[in-house]
Amino acid sequence: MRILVLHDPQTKLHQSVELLGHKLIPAHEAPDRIDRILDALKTASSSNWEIREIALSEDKPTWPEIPPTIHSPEYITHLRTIFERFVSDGIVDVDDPDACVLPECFPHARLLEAVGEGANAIREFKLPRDPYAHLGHYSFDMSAGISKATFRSVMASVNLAIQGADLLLQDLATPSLVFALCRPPGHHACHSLAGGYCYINNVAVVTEYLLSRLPPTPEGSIPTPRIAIFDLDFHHGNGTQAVFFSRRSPAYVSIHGEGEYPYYTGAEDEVGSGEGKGFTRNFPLPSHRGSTKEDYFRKLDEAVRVIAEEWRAEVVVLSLGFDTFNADPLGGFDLGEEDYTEMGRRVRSLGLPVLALLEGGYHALLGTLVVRFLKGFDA
Ligand code: OKP
Ligand code: ZN
Repeated sequence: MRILVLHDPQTKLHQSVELLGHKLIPAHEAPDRIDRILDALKTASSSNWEIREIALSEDKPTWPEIPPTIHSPEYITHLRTIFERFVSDGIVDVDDPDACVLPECFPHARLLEAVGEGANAIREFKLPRDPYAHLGHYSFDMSAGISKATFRSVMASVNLAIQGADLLLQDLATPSLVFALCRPPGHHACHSLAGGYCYINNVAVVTEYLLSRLPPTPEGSIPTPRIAIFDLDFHHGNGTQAVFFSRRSPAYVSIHGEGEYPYYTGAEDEVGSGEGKGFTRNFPLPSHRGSTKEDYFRKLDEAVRVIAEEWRAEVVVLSLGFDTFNADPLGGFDLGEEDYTEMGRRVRSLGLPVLALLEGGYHALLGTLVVRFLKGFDA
């Protein structure tokens, strides 16, 4: 069993803030998450994995290409330039190490009723030059602040995913797990919207990349190659679901906290549209003590069955979040440390090549949870 863990120190440059009631606090999604994982991997006794450092080059033309099916070019330009706009407009001080810009006003669907055309109005809408208008237009919440280093970390994060895909593709026949320690995470990011600590949807970008490079499968009624995105983060991956909602490959399946952030997506009746109908599946589960670990593992087995038997997937891209841990500050099911070994074992039982990308996980024991998962995968 080959397990490769990839990281890039540049993913640690980005730092943000978030609102907690009336207080602005350092975001739970913090740079030390990566160190916690690396430290735990290095000190773990049975190390059947290889850790590899990958560095995003200084040379911007070689940075990963973001397919326009996943994110609009205007949105990428926004992410790259908006912080500088706040500096040049004199709103933030470039020398302030904590400078991080947040949106304040959003083109909400019901706000646009005021212009008479409802949500359609936004398509014809000309953005005012005010940088706050841009931030609101390209965000769906206030949990994706942008600092000077954000774009660099975002590119390093998606680059890790792409490099991971290349490594997986080198030897598809050997069952293997490549785990990219992406940061910032990606599964909440939509076509032209940041939110929930996410800017670029790493899983979505890398899935398009894999689809463009995998050989076509000779048989099967479902268009091939068949990729399943398996979202195990505690939060629903609204962005990933949205960009692939009308497609059969990739299919998308998620187990997540019912009624939890991002609140408005992830219901069981969201199953895809058009030819993608049946290729999105959602398993919401009550959080914390509202469900047992048996309930969780029943959902996990059902999701594994859908991937293997209904979709007959050939490759799995895993949105791997560890905020399902019972003590996580932002989420939690009835899962203890030892349950991650079992989780790893069940994902492994698919017998497919797996490209895992880090999403959430905010507890100090994050590193331990990762080690447990990898040990289960290796068992
Ligand atoms: C990202 B991922 C506290 C609320 C934080 C954002 C949660 C994002 C979760 N002020 N809201 O799926 O782990
Ligand atoms: Zn999460």
